[in-house]
Amino acid sequence: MIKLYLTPGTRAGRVAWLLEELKLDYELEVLPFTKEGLKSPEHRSRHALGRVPVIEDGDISIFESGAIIQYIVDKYSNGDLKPDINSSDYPYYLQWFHYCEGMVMPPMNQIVVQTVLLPPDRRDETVLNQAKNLLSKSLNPVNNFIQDKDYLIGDFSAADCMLGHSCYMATRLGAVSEDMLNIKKYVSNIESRSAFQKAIKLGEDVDNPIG
Ligand SMILES: N[C@@H](CCC(=O)N[C@@H](CS)C(=O)NCC(=O)O)C(=O)O
Repeated sequence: MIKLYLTPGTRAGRVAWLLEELKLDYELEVLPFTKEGLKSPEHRSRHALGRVPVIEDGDISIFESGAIIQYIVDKYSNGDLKPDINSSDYPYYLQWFHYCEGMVMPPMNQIVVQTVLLPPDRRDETVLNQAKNLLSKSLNPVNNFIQDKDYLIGDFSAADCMLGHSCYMATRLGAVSEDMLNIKKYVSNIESRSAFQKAIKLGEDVDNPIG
């Protein structure tokens, strides 16, 4: 059975969401977003940087949310949640799947650093504004692409677990501007999914400084 190491309010929610969509049994270990939770020798043995998500599946232990999502889909979805490799959707599935960590998350990370993680006296307004500007630019193509669509590819796919989750996080950070109506609708479609609702609540009872 897959074991997921999850910190609430983080990218680990993507993996929990996918596992819930696929109705797979899994074991959960919740790690708070603290030094003790993420930087313990035990967790660093799973991820040298002390980050989440990490999964274990039998003998394997892997990190990187995109790799984990791809692994679970390839191994356990019976062909669901991704287009066929020969379909015209497949390249776009890959594009949006990877656009998430490649283009959307770097400025979002910076916003979290500048608004939550750094102590107030070390925050930099210029860096924060640059990150907000870049995030908004990065979300624009997503907003355009999902016009008249409920999800990125087809009915729903693992690309939504990646990029859709980022759009949800950007919304929570207040970084989706009022005029990005398609992203707002997309995020409300995501929020209406029971698997998402369940995943996003995991670990909420644990004392966690972010989330
Ligand atoms: N690219 C990695 C990023 C992993 C990552 O940075 N995770 C954050 C939570 S969203 C984390 O564990 N942060 C802990 C820290 O910065 O100490 C992935 O997609 O898994």
